[in-house]
Amino acid sequence: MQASSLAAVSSLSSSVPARRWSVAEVLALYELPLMDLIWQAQGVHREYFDANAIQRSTLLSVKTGGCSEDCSYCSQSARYDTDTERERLMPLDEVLAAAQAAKAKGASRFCMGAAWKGPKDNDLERVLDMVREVKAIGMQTCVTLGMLKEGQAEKLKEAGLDYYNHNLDTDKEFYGQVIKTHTQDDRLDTLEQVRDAGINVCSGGIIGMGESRKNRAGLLVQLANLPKAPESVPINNLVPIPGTPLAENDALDPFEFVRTIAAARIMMPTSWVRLSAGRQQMSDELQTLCFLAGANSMFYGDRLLTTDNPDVDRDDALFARLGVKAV
Ligand code: SAM
Ligand code: DTB
Ligand code: SF4
Repeated sequence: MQASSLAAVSSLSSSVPARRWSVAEVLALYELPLMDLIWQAQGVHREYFDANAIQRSTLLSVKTGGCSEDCSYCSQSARYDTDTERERLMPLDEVLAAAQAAKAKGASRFCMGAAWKGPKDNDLERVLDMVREVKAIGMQTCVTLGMLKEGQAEKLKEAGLDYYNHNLDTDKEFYGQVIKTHTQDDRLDTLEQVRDAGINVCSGGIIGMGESRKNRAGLLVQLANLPKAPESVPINNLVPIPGTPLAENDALDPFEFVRTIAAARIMMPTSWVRLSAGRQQMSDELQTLCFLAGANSMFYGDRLLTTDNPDVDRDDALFARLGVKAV
């Protein structure tokens, strides 16, 4: 989609009246026959978006490993013995080179991730330089740095940041079973700061951590019922990481993942719903079902943060086979 159509979507988002969702209503969506649910989601999708256009963001881990937090799914927590080694914050020239390569491959947004509980002020200064420089090559910018302290979101906005990614990850009820070093309210507080600073919000979660369908519905309700729904909603399928508490988790029925995408699309009609982590483990056909259910954004590039993503050649071939265009 060109800039003008993107602008049309964002102006639409302010004209769609906010409605509050209940968990019971969302569970009723989940319980629909799959064909009916996808049909409904596809109808909503076509009302607000070009159904044959998919936005592509490239991720780069600019600070890997050694994180103080205990998120049970994460390869980067210092508390678990995983294959991920702790690294220092990447130099600006390496980040810029990666952004230029991503732009040349056709990504429209560059997302920089750091394994921090939150940024220290001197680290933030270095990230601000990254944001400025990546913005200057004509890419949309996104960072995910953990929880923000007062004033940090405003600095990111001034540097030209377009999106801040900060996932709720799972609903309030299940959160404490997955993460004990911070609360979901801490995450909500950062989302409020990002929103107040005028930065687009990117927030979603992880499916397949042993949560119930009610927890999945609860997460979507929390996201959709925020004072303003996130502009971007990443739905991650758990990538089990050896050494983490969730390493041996049973895989979720893929149709339950598709149902989650469809429900997110229906509940947040003007948001970009991103088919996020877990694509490497999915067939082209399952990914296509996710697009049909309303996913219209993805991570593009051979790596996510510490795990593999499909090769860009495989994604390019899939786009060509589906007649989908990148935006
Ligand atoms: N430290 C920051 C934070 O927690 O927001 C930024 C990086 S963190 C790795 C970003 C997101 O990646 C998490 O919120 C989670 O949704 C996702 N993620 C991390 N590990 C994952 C895994 N093994 N499978 C699926 N998603 C994962
Ligand atoms: C999001 O929701 N998923 C991305 C991005 N935001 C930062 C991260 C996925 C990480 C998958 C596991 C890894 O590669 O470490
Ligand atoms: Fe740290 Fe983020 Fe991983 Fe949690 S998800 S351990 S905060 S890097």
